[in-house]
Amino acid sequence: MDCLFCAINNKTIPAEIVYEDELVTVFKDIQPQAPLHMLTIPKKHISTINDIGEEDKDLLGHMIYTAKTIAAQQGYAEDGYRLAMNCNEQGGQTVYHIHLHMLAGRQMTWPPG
Ligand code: IU
Repeated sequence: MDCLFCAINNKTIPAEIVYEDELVTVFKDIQPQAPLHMLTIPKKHISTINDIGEEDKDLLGHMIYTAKTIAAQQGYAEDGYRLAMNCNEQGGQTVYHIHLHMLAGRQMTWPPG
């Protein structure tokens, strides 16, 4: 399968990885939309949120837990940050391997564009 984020997981293409364990990789987004913009991705290939199965519920919890831990480590817990996932075209998804955006370091607005 030709998946960019699987290639980042496998380290066949480079990324600025800040954390990884047996379930997830966290790396810096190449086009940051905030002073801190990281993506948490599962090691398992899941194309979209629609493809998340019952068996993946713990994995999704681990993704959120990992992102919040890194946000805290980076000093953003108190000021706050945004976690976001986009699904399919109208959701703004461009890479079809699920990823949790973590944006921090500026005031977020609502609704997002
Ligand atoms: P989206 O939710 O699918 O739109 O987010 C994809 C993100 O992946 C987006 O923020 C890109 O800047 C980011 N990205 C990346 O970090 N490295 C890459 O090689 C590519 C996209 I292509």
